[in-house]
Amino acid sequence: MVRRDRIAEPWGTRTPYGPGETWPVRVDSYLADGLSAEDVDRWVPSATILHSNGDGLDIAVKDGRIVGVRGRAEDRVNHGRLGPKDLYGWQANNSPDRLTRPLIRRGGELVETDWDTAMGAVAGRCRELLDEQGPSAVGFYTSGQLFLEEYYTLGLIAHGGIGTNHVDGNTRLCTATAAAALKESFGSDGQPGSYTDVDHCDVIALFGHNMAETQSVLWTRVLDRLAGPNPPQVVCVDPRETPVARAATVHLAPRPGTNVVLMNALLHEVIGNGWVDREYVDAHTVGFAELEARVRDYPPEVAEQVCDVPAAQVREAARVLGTAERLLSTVLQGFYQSHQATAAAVQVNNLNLVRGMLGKPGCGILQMNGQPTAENTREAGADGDLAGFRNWSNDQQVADLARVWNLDPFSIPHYSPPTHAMQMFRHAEEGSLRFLYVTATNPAVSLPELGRIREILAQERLFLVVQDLFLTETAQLADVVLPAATWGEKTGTFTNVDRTVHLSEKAVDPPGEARADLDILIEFAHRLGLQDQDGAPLVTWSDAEGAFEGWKECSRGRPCDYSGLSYAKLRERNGIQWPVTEEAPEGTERLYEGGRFFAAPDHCESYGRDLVTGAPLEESEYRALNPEGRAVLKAAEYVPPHELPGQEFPFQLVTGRTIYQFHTRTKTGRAPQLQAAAPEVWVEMSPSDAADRGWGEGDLLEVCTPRGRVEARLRVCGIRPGVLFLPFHYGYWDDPDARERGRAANELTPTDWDPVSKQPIFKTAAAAVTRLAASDGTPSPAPTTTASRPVAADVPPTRGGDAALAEETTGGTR
Ligand SMILES: Nc1nc2c(c(=O)[nH]1)N[C@H]1C(S)=C(S)[C@@H](COP(=O)(O)OP(=O)(O)OC[C@H]3O[C@@H](n4cnc5c(=O)[nH]c(N)nc54)[C@H](O)[C@@H]3O)O[C@H]1N2
Ligand SMILES: Nc1nc2c(c(=O)[nH]1)N[C@H]1C(S)=C(S)[C@@H](COP(=O)(O)OP(=O)(O)OC[C@H]3O[C@@H](n4cnc5c(=O)[nH]c(N)nc54)[C@H](O)[C@@H]3O)O[C@H]1N2
Ligand SMILES: [Mo]
Repeated sequence: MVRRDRIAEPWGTRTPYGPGETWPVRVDSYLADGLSAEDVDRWVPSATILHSNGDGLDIAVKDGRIVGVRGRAEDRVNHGRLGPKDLYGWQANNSPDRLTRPLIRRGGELVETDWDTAMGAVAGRCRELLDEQGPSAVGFYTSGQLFLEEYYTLGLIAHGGIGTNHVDGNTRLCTATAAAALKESFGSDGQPGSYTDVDHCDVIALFGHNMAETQSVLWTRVLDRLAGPNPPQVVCVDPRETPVARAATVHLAPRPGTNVVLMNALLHEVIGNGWVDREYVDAHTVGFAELEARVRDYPPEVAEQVCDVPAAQVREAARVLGTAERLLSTVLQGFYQSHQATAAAVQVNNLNLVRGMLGKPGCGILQMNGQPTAENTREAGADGDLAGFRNWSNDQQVADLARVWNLDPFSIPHYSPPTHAMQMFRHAEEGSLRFLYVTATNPAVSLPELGRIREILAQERLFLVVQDLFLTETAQLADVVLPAATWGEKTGTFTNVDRTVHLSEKAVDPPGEARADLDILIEFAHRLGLQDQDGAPLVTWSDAEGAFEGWKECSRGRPCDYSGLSYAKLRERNGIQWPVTEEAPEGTERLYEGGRFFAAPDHCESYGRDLVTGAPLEESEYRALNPEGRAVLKAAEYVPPHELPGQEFPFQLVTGRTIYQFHTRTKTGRAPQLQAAAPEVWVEMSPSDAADRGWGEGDLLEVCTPRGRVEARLRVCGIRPGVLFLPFHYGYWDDPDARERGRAANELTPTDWDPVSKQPIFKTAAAAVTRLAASDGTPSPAPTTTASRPVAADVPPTRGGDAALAEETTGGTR
């Protein structure tokens, strides 16, 4: 056992391994207050909650409180490892400023009240509006951070009980494009790959994905392969010099917003050089001829011109991808949060498809999720899609859902595509949506163009319910605030990127009167008197396991089939990949083995969309295109970003993350080691841009777009010239005065989205920057261990010190 400062060393000690070998075990653990394992009363099984990786861990409980965490050696995902947010982030649960009682607005102020009054007000207003205006007055905006059971219940209430089409998650901001790209290529959502593909691949390509900082344990797996014999080659596509870029064989740093051109150029080379698996393409796909014709217009020289990446580098990357024997591709926000998000993400699917690299060890696609339970939001239908990846435009599938719910099919809205979140906020702005129930998300910091969002949420005519752990920026604008229990305080299941389902058990009681989201939602349904077509209560369960049993029936026969899974099974072996059925009782490692897809017209989740306009295809069009349910190779042409830099706003603004903070920091900002490592917003700029202006490390800058301004200290680092980066973690809950000067990146971002996935564009805006004051010698508050590593030599390195010492035990077995 060794102790490591895991703030200073986020990925911990290397345990090298070779291709096809099993990733060695390394158990990471952190206990508060110098406690040791012997002091712990109980270890309660769960998995990590502050990202999508789904690392198995046990929660340490002493005297009824959470006191630490320990990775589980036997878990298929992490083999014992944990990342910095996992090791320290749980401390937020114990924060003294947790909400412990419901709040209600009286005379303009939020005041404490009891549950009966609060729920009476919520259900009462909802019922009033249903009677007055009907279901179109009512909307639900949820999360990727609740449990499967909660989403399924919410979807049932909203779609089945209330009959509104206005249901979405913050997954719209997050992985709507992953879902859309999988639907376009494979007819249905559902992640093809497995994390064990890292063990087998000889090339791993990361497209707009800073895995080192955002799925840090998965990156540890990659680092251990890189440190072992016959390491894989790494291709990185990112305009910043991330830790991924530093580890890459080839790093392509395109102009933001030009991914489609780059992908088309890579495909141009792969197809042009004959690096195509013709047998696979002929047997299992449609659309190759069109793709081949389209990418003919995109030789590397076009990429050089549009993306500003040297043609020779594009050719080099294409050779690595084209000659790979086992190619693993991953995609995330650098592709998803841009104006041609789905079009670009689909080209990654095309790359693996034309190379025949799918459904076998080392050959996978990970259209990544971001949040711990984003997968569940999508499969349970809380993202607006119908539960069980059912196709809203297929009447048989809607009728099948109505059968499961014992409802008339006409009571489930399916007359048009589900209302996406950006449109819901537009409806609220225009006044047709008048009741908005927000669970586990903080839109007053995370949505684009915050000035506008605050105005919408603050309207008198909008009844806003916010269910959260803390009095967030959003909760402060609510009419009723409901205090929720969170991870560790309630039981439920959640599913990670590679379809691994974990059961997370209740370890401790929530503080005060806080209640599990599931219990609150069930009470809401009962108070509204929601019924099935025989007049029985619509929601038939009263606890998480009951909800899970309900979901199992709903998922039966669908791609995300949980019918062979149970809490009992997960208590025996936590971490099982869906589908789990009678035929596959131990789960399914990879989808699409042997080129079998969920794409048959009667079975698929979507008939696809036009990649440029986003218009849904008709059933007849899809039947003509893909009668046998093969994978679809969908070509795309490049369209320039809508907001291009010009004289007044000469920079391109990119926003994103750092390893130490999670989103709007409601949890990581309350964990001392994490908050200290990245305490305040900063802005990244390239050395040449800084030198041109005579600016340096730590100078105070003002970043402006047509929508707002943000003050931040300058970090000079390895970002592309012409591009600025702002982390989006910093809102106002811990510094209300910062509103005046601007601190949240989303003051600056535009109200605009990808036409297919409707995911907002957080990664391209035109911005201006001026200097307000030179540095007094204090460096920028940005971490030094990450993408924001400074070029200046004299910036003190990011350290956690004694307070961040965590244990590592290697040499164990699974
Ligand atoms: N530490 C930490 N981990 C997290 C989270 C967190 O908040 N903190 N959040 C979780 C969630 S919900 C998500 S969705 C994921 C997100 O995980 P990532 O997508 O890895 O994170 P981001 O920083 O949003 O964006 C990734 C990269 O996109 C690059 N990029 C920007 N514009 C472009 C472009 O035009 N083209 C290309 N190719 N790249 C571009 C940025 O430089 C950035 O390095 O992380 C998850 N994990
Ligand atoms: N500029 C910019 N903006 C972005 C992004 C970006 O890259 N750039 N990324 C986008 C992405 S990918 C994402 S995922 C979003 C994230 O945006 P948000 O979802 O708004 O961010 P969080 O801070 O995670 O908010 C989750 C809230 O849920 C609460 N919570 C946690 N657990 C529970 C629970 O069990 N029950 C209840 N009721 N509440 C709980 C937390 O306290 C917190 O307030 O931000 C998006 N916005
Ligand atoms: Mo996300």
